[in-house]
Amino acid sequence: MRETHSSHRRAPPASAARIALYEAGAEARFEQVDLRTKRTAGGQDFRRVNPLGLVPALELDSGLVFTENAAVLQRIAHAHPKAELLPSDADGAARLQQWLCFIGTELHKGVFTPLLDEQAPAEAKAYALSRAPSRLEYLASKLSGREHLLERFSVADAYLFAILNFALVTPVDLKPWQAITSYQARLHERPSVARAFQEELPLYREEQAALKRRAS
Ligand SMILES: N[C@@H](CCC(=O)N[C@@H](CS)C(=O)NCC(=O)O)C(=O)O
Repeated sequence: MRETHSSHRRAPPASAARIALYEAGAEARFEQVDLRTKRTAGGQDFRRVNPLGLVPALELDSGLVFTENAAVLQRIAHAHPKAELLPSDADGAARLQQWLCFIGTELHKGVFTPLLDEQAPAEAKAYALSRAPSRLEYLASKLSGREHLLERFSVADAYLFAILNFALVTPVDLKPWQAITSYQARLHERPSVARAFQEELPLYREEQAALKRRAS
């Protein structure tokens, strides 16, 4: 498996796919992508992998490529059934899909992407930020009294943890929702999450330093 991710992430570390791969104990090779130039660390044009130039992308040993967090995460989970990263029953599978869609559309794209995008106009950022409280209120009500989104840790938790991290570098304030902040703290204790965070932190710091150098 080859997983591509951003070296110009404009957001703090611990990508969802990396967490899922570590959780599964999968053998994987990671390849950085500069999202500004759309070049991989190996010098390839990343648009050949994903014409939209978005990470993550997952390439299997068979050569099949998957993009979109929801698909990448579920493909990783299916490749490693022993890790039980997704439910096998119909209700559980639909519930997982519900969460992956909520995280991908309502949080990732609906709230955080415009706030992280240097090109987004101020009005778009303000609109995105105005959507945060209702989405977080809903999430907090669902997390209240539970350890994970589903009965046990799943790839939806990997995705949610990664996306909630974006609050660290955007004006989204999670503090009013204690069910969310305690969930974050709990997940941070998981070895897969802690490892992903630790390994991506130097990459993030490097990127921030490069951005500062370029700006000065
Ligand atoms: N719908 C995609 C969105 C992925 C996405 O937005 N990735 C960001 C990094 S978090 C990206 O590649 N941004 C680069 C760009 O917007 O050019 C998914 O769910 O995987």
